[in-house]
Amino acid sequence: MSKPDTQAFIDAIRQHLSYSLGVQPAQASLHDLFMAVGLATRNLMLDKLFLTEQRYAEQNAKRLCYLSMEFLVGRSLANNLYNLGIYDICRQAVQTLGMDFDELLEVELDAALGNGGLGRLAACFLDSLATLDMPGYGYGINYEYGLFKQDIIDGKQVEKPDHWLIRDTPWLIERRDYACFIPLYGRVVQTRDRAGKMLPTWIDWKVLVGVPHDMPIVGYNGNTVNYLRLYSAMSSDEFDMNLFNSGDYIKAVEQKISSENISKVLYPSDQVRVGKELRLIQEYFFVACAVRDVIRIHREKYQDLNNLADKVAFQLNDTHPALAIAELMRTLTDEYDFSWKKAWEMTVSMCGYTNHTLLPEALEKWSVALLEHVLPRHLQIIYEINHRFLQQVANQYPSDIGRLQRMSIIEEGDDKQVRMANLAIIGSHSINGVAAIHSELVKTNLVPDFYEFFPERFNNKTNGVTPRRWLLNANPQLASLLTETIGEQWITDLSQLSALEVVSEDSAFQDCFLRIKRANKQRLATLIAEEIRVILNPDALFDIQIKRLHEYKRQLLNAMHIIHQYLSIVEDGVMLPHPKVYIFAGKAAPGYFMAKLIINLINNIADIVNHDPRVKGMLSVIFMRDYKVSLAEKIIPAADLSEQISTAGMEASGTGNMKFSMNGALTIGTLDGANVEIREEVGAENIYIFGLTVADIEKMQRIGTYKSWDYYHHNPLIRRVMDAINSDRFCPRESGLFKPIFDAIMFNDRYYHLADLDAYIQTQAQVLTDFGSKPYWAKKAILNVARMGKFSSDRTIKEYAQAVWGIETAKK
Ligand code: 26V
Repeated sequence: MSKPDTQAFIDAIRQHLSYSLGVQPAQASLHDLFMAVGLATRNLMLDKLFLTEQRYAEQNAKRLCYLSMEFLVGRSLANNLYNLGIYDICRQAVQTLGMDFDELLEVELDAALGNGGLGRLAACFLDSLATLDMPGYGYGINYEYGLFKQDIIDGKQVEKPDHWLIRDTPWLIERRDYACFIPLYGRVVQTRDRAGKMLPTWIDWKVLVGVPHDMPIVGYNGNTVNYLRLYSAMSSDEFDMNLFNSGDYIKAVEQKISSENISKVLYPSDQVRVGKELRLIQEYFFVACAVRDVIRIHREKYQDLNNLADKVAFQLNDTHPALAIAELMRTLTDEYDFSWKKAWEMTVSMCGYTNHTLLPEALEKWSVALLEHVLPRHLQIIYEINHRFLQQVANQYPSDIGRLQRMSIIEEGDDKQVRMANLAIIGSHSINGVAAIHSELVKTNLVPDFYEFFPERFNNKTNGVTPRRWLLNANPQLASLLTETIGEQWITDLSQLSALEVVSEDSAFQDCFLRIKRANKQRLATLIAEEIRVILNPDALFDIQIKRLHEYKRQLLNAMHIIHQYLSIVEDGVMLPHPKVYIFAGKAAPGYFMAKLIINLINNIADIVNHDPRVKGMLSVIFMRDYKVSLAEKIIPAADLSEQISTAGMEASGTGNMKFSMNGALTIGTLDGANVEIREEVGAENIYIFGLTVADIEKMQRIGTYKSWDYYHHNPLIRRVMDAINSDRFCPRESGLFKPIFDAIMFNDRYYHLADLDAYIQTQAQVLTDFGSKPYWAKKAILNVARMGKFSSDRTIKEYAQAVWGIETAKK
C-alpha cells in the first residue's frame, strides 16, 4: 500500500476496530481508536519494512547493531505519521470519525525504556539511521516496567511503577520464531575432542529464553523502515520439564517466575553502579540474544561466519553491553571452532565503544566472584583476553608494574573486580566520547594509559538530536515558519537552517518568530494552570532546567540563584526589569538522597514564592512532575532560556542543550560538554557562558583552593542564600529539613557551587537586561536556530557510519 487517501485511512481504522480489536466503531474508546490508528499506521510501516529488508539483502549490505540497555523512545504515533508523510491525512481521518486528534495523541503512553540522555540518544540515532536509509538496528530489553512515574507529595518525590505494557501497544510485534536460548550459571569442565585437543565445556547451566519484540522504525520520507529488537526473558518449558517430571511442581513454577523477572524492570539509577546480580544478567541476556540473532541471520545468507566482520558492526552504548566482546569470543571459538587469533581479530574489528560519563561512581565493575557464579566460561575468556593483552603491554613497558595494574581488566584486592571499561577498550577498534571536550578528557584523564597504547582507537563523535522529533514534531508552528522561509530541506539537512541568517534582523520575520514563541509559552502556561493551578504570565522570561536530578547538573545552583533573587526583592526592595518564570522538571534516582532533597527544596521554594504577594507577577517557580519525553516536547518550544550549568568537565555532552537552541532558546551555561561546541557555532555573543573552566577546576583541585567557607564569609549575598537554606525559611513545617544540603555545600562540595554562584548571578542579570530589548533578543534566538545544523543526529550518524561502522546508505 502506498500513501493512502483520507478515505482509505478511515476504512483501515474501521477494519482494525472491528476485526483486530473486536469493537464496534460506535462503542470504541479513545484507547481503542488509538490502537486502530496505530495498527493502520503499522501496516504501512510493515510494507516498507519488507521492501527495506529486500533492498538490504540485494545489496549484501553491512549492518549495524546498536547494543543498548536503554532506548528512550517516548511516544511514536505522531512521529511515525510525520515520517510516513500522512500526519494530515490521519488527522482528517480521525476527525471525520468524530474524535479529537490531539486528545488521541495524548492517549499514547511513553515508552520510557531509559533513564535519560544515553537512552534518548539511542532513540535519536535509530531515527537518523532510518532517515539516512542505513541498515542500523537497535538491540535491547523489552522491560515490562519502564522508568518509574514520579508523583510529588508534600514537595517530595514519590515513585510509582510504570507498567506500560499493561495496555496494548501497536508498536511491538512479538517474534516467537526468532526466540533463542541463553545459558546461565553452571561450571566449565575440560574435555578433549576426537583429535585430543582440549575443549573447555560449559555444563550444568540453566537456561533463559529470549523472545524478540520488534518495534518498526520509519525514517523521514518513509523510504526505509528498520527495527528496534527488544527481548523479553521467558522460562524454558523444556528445561523446567525435568523439575515437573521429578514432581517438584512448585519449584518448577518458581523457577519460571525468576526467569521472567530478568526483563521485568529498568534500573532507575543513572550515574551510579548497582552491582546486583539481576542487572548483570540483564546485561548479558540481551547481548547474548543479539549475538545469536546476528549469527542466525548471517548464516542464513552466507552459510558460514568467515565474513561476519565484513557484514556486521556492533556499537556498545556505554559499557553495559561490554559482555558482547566475551560472548563473541566464546561463540566463535567454542561453538564455531575459530582460532583465538582469528576470533579476536574479528571481534575487535566488529566492536566500537562509546563512553558517556567520566563520573567514577558510574564506571561499571563487576565482582569476579559474581561473574564466576553467573558466567563461568565468560570469566575464563576475560582472563585469557587480559593475559594476552598484559603480555603486549609488558613487552612494550618492561617492569612497569603500575601501568600493568592500571590497564588490567582485573582490579586486584579483597573483592576482585572486572573493569568493564578496560574490557570494552581492549575489545574495540574504536573508542569515542560524545563531545569534543569530553573525548579529550577520556584520553587525558580517564584512561591515559590506554590512549598512549592505542592512540589510533580514540576519537570523538559529538552527539546530536533528531530534528524530526525535536523541531518538526514538537514545534509545528516554528517548523512551518522555517519551511515557508527557506523550504523544507532543513528537515533532512539541518545545515540548511543557515539560510535564516539573512532574516535574523528582519522585523517581519522577528515578529512571526516571537509570536510563535509566545503561543508556545501560552500553551505551556495553560497546561501548568491545569496541572499545578499556578497562573503564569506568557510575557515573562521562561527560564527552564529539565533533566535528571543530579548534583553535578547543579539544579541547586539554579535554586540558589532563585533564592537570591527572591530575597533581593523582598528584603532589599530590588525590582526585576522583567517578570521571570522558573520551570524545572526531572526525576531523581529513588535511592539518591541528596537529589530527592533538592527536588523537595525546589518545590518548597515554589510554594513560598508563588504564594508571596510581594513577588506576585514578578517571580514564579514551577516544578512539573513526571518528566518524560512527551513532556519535554511540550516544554522545550516554550523556553526563552535554557539552563546548562553543570560543573565543567562533568556533563559528557548534554543533548537537551541542543534541543533548546534548535527551538530558539538562548543558553546560560558553563564551558562543559557540547555547550563548548554550541558556543563555537552560535558565536560567543549569542550564548551566556559563565563560571569555572575545566582548567580552573583542575588547578583548584591540585592546590586545594576551593573552600566554601571563604565564599560564605566574603560574600554577604552568598551567605544570605546559604543561611536561608539552613534555616527553616523554606521548610516551616519540617524544621531542619534542608540542613543536609547546607552541610554538603559547606563541608564537601564536589561540584563547586559557591565558586560559580557569583558569576552565575551576574550572568543572569545580564540575561534579564538583554531580554528587555525584543529585536536584540529575537536576533540572538533566531541565530541560535540558524546555527544548529551541526547538532542533527544525522551528522553524528554519518560520522559513525563512515569512520567506525563502515555501513552505507542503501537507497532504492
Ligand atoms: C549508568 C548506569 C549505572 C548502573 C545503573 C544503571 C545505569 C544507567 C545509565 C548509566 C550511564 C549513564 C550515562 C549517561 O546517561 N550519560 C549521558 O549520556 C548522554 C548521551 O551521550 C550525554 O549527553 C550526557 O551528558 C551524559 O550524562
